[in-house]
Formats: sequence, structure tokens, C-alpha cells
Amino acid sequence: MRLSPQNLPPSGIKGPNYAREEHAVGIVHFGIGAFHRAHQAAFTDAALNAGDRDFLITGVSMRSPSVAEALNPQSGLYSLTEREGEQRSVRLIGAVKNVLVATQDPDAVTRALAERSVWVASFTITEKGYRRGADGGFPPFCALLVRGLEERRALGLGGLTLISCDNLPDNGVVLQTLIRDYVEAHAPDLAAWIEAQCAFPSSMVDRIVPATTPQDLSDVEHALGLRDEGAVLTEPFRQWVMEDRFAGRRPRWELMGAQIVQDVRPFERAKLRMLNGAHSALAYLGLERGWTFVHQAIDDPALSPIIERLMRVEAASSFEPAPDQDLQAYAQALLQRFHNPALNHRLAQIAMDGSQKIPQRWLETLSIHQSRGATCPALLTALAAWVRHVRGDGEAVNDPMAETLAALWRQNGSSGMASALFGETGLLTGAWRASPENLGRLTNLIAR
Ligand code: CS2
Repeated sequence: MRLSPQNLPPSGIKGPNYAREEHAVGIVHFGIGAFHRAHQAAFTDAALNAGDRDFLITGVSMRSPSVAEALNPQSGLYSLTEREGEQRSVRLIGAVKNVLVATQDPDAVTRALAERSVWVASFTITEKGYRRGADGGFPPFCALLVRGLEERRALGLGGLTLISCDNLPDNGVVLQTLIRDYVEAHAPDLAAWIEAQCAFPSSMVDRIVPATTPQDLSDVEHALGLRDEGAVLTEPFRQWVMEDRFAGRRPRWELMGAQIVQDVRPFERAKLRMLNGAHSALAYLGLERGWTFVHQAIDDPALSPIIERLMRVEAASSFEPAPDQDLQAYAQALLQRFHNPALNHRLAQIAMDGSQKIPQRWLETLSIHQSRGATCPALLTALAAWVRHVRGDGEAVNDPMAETLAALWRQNGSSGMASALFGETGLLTGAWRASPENLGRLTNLIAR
């Protein structure tokens, strides 16, 4: 039997206390993967439970129908399980109303954005989701979003708050710039309206959400007595820091601990360079040492000192913390989260799309230290492991630049890769143009 509003698990498992069918949709979310369901949707559900009205979520998948197939037969209802050590806690989340698949029904996405009740469009479309094509082409969500905004203007409705929740520095600015460029090319007369009517707050989101496995689905089935194809499993920890910049109404996300601040940057730098930076290092170094999960890699005495140095010394000294931000306590808390054995967070999941992740996770830090004349042995060790990873003779490389990177290996070999990537005219010099000394160090580390 499948979970749905008609088939609820026995009491004892908490669920939404609000009448879902009486609420309108207030948020359209692009990229409704496990992360959104464990993070922003849970924050929104908490606000609805506390009495906020009309902030249900319409999720949008750009291509794959799998989330729509999992959630729509359950009227959007799903379970969220927090796991830490032996502890399990499960509840039902009611905030998602339905899921649209953009390739199947693009007009439905436009209509959803142009609903009078909608105030917010949010995004977890991954780092590569913001990338323009080699031919300058725009990512597909831009056209859908801008059509929705055009429709709002035509109907005399207000603009939206557009919140990027992806792991990119200044993600609000990234989104705003992309939309501004798209509008300039395709709908120039909308530019002033967007400027006046929409807001693009930057935000930092944090919760470790491993991809749900078939084993997880059976465990959840056992706990609920019902099949939940939309189940997500995560850690108890969650954090959401958002810039105080809104175009209109929003749910009271702070009821579940969201912080609304003037300047997100110190939180976002700490998260990207320390948490995500350590994650990517664990992924490439850990996979090479034969590990499958984050908790195994961080327990490896050959790796933990590198990870500690990367976070506590190299990343933590690369930016100015906010007044109350204690970066050593943050590093300590991160280590504890990485050790959580109940999460089974796969290194291969983190290793994906490295070319899109390492600039903000590692290369900015390297560049800052290089300009100060300091060396970063931990980051260079991790970077060497990534360079070996993209050679592609182990597991298949899951990265939009995989072919280019493999070709670079064929042309340059181990001795030429450092400068082919990070030298004067290297492929990835956007964030870091390595000094001759650092190129030498990296070359040695790649060859080991
Ligand atoms: C991870 C992140 O897959 C990855 O690249 O580093 O998804 C990480 O788990 C989240 O950002 C934690 O908030």
C-alpha cells in the first residue's frame, strides 16, 4: 500500500497539522530533488504547521519524470527521516503540492509561475544548472522563468523573490546576472519590470542529504507500514542563511531556524570552502583509497590530518568571518557530522561534477594564499587526486567536462596536466592561475 493523504501511517508518526487542500501554492521550486525535500520544503512545512497560509510548493523537474512519478500519486506527501548513530526520527512533510516536468508540459510551469498566490521561485538546479553553453546558449530554466514573469506582468501581478539555493558564491547575483543577460537577449522590454519588481537574495543552504537507496526505501516502508517512493533521509543538522531582500511575502522560515541576515558571504564562504571543500577532498582521496562512504574516509588516519588542515588552516584563514562566527568550532562540528555512520553518504555522489565545484571549494582559497605567499599542501594534495580522477581510468567520470578533461590527459600526460589546467593559458584558470612553484608542487603530487 502506497503512502497518500488517504493512506496515512499509524498515529505516532507526525505529519502536517494544516488542511493541505485549503492552502494555495506560494512557491514554485525548480529542481525538486532529495535536497530540496529535506531542506527548504521542510522549513516551509514547519512554517505551515505554525499557522502560515498559502505557501504550498509546486516542484519542477527540468527533465526527469522520476520525482513526479514518485510524488504525484502520493499528492506530494512524503516522509523525511533524520538519522544519527542509532537514532531515527521520521515525520511526514506536506508542503509539496505537486510536481511538474518541464519537458512534458512547459506551459504548466508558466501557468504555475503566473498564479496570483505565488510569491517565491526557488532553485536547487546544481552548480552546472547555471552554466551557459559553449555557444552562449542559456540553461533551459531561463526561458520558462522569464515566460512566467512576462505572464505576471501581463496579468498586472507583482514580481517574485527568486532564491538560488545552490552551492555557489553570491548565488543571488549569479542568478540575477543570468536572468538579466537572458532578458537582454530575448525580452528586453521586461528588464526594467524585473529590476523594479523582483528580488534575488543570496542564500547559504546546508544539510547533508545522501541519495535515497532501494535499501532506504525498504527501511522506510518497514517504519511506516506503507510504501513511500518519495522518501528522503538526512542528518538532524540543517542551516539556511538568507540575505534580507524580498520582493513580497514569504513563509516564516526562521521558525525552523533560518537566519535572515544583511550579509550572507561569511557564512557562504565558510560553508563552501570548509564543508564542501572537505567533502570534495574526502571524495577524490577517499575513492583512491578504496572507501565508499564519507564516514569511512574521515576515519582513515592517512586522510583525517589532511582534511583537518584543509578546513582549519587553509580554508578558515582565507576569508573574514562574521563577528560571531567561530570557525574552529564550525570545523569541529563538521568533523562530527562527517563521522555520522548512519548517513552512508557516498563519496561517488560528491565526486560528480568536480569541474563545476572545485573553483569555489578549492581554487579561490588557493589563489588567496598564493597572493599572500603561503602554501596549501592539503588543498594541493586534494587537487592532485581530482586531476588523477578525471583521467577516467577508474570509474566513469560524471562531469559535464569529462571528455575535455580526458582529452587533456591524452595530450599532456601526468607531467603536463598541472599547467594545462591551471597554468597561464590553462583550462580552469578562472579562479586560480597557479604560480610556477605551485605548478611544480602540483605536478609532483599528481605523479606521486
Ligand atoms: C556535497 C554537498 O555532493 C556534494 O558536492 O558536498 O551536496 C553537501 O552534502 C551539501 O552541500 C551539504 O549541505
